[in-house]
Amino acid sequence: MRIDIVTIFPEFFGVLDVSLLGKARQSGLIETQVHDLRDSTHDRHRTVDDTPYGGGAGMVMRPEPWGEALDGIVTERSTLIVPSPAGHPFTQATARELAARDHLVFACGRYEGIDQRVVEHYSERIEVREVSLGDYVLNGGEVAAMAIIEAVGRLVPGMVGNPASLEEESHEAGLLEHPSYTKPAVWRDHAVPPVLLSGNHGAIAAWRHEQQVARTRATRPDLIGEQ
Ligand code: 6GU
Repeated sequence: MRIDIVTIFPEFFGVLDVSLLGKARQSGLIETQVHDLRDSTHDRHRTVDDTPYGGGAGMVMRPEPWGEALDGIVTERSTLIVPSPAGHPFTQATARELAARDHLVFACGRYEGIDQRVVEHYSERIEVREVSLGDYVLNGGEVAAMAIIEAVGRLVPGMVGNPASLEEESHEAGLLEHPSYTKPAVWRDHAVPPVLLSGNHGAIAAWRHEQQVARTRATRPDLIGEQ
């Protein structure tokens, strides 16, 4: 998979070099390139924003630098991802869909967002996804793009050491994951649930499923239609 990121803060993406994703990049499984939007400006001040038509607070990113930058990156096989608090909710299902694409391009907006004609224009040429991480506001799309890249990157075939661990985790079954324990069997007077030491695999599976349902009901009743 190839990932291109356009931003006015390229230095945000230095963390791509570490951890799981760094390994995927070294192995060539995922190739990333970060582009400075200001390289697609032509005025002395490298201006990327302007005041909003219709008035209002804040600044809006002008469409021309975005058009120039994206035209040099996208092909008909690209998916353009625009992180925005006004986007569709990003879920594990979205991550799975995006993990099957061969080219993701992230347009990281700052200020009050990007002139909407950028999304309109590229929607006529390629797949465009405006996505939101949740109901809160970040200053720009950079941190959101990093989260999306991590969620998608670990689902790219060949990425995780133990593929079974992907199926067992939170959200893959529509339920949160069960709690996990390791050695020692007793720590500060807290014992590991005895069933996990029983060797009875059927009982362990049943207990874990009960824990998943109880946990989901307690912290995310919306996931099982209980609100
Ligand atoms: Cl994707 N972008 C921004 N700027 N803020 C957000 C968000 C995305 N998701 C939640 N808040």
